Amino acid sequence: MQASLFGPEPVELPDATLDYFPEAYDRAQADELLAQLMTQLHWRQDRICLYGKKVNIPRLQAWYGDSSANYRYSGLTMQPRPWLPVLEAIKLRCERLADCRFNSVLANLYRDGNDAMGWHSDDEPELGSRPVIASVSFGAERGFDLRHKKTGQKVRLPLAHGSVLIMRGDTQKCWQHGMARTKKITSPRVNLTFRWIHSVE
Ligand SMILES: O=C(O)CCC(=O)C(=O)O
Ligand SMILES: [Mn+2]
Repeated sequence: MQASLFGPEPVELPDATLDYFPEAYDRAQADELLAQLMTQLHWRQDRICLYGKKVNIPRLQAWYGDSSANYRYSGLTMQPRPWLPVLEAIKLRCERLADCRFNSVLANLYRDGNDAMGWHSDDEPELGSRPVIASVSFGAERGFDLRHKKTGQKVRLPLAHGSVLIMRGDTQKCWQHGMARTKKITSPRVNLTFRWIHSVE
């Protein structure tokens, strides 16, 4: 699939390196990819332990990658599913935009505005100290919130249908990110975060 390319638009924030491609995919391509990802990915409801109780996380997730790209998450080792052609095509596009390789992707499905993601950094040891992460968005435009760990500075980036946001450098070390609930959104959003997982003993 040919993707049109405008950008990147650098997002100027202290202690962060962010490149935003608002139209990495045009409208028709993004519509088609959203439909394929919603139907083809093996979406699962993961649960976490909160105050001793098992609760559903507020979104569906799926994990794909090279067989070597094991990921430890809340004490569980997640074995990735093998790549699907639709994911490999998007991975290639992100590798060109970011000028680096990825060996795995975490997919998130926010069914509507009730689904969300809490504040966190992508700073697991498997990702290394200054990870490059390519975050692709399809579907409903949602606000991607960033909060500086020391100064508390907050920024909201609306992530458009068909956009790619590349985070690198000290972004994970110095900032947290998350996605708040909103009553305004009633349609789904799919987000793919491509990463390079190092093996950690
Ligand atoms: O949905 C998003 O834009 C963010 C996803 C995210 O932060 C993650 O998967 O680690
Ligand atoms: Mn994240």
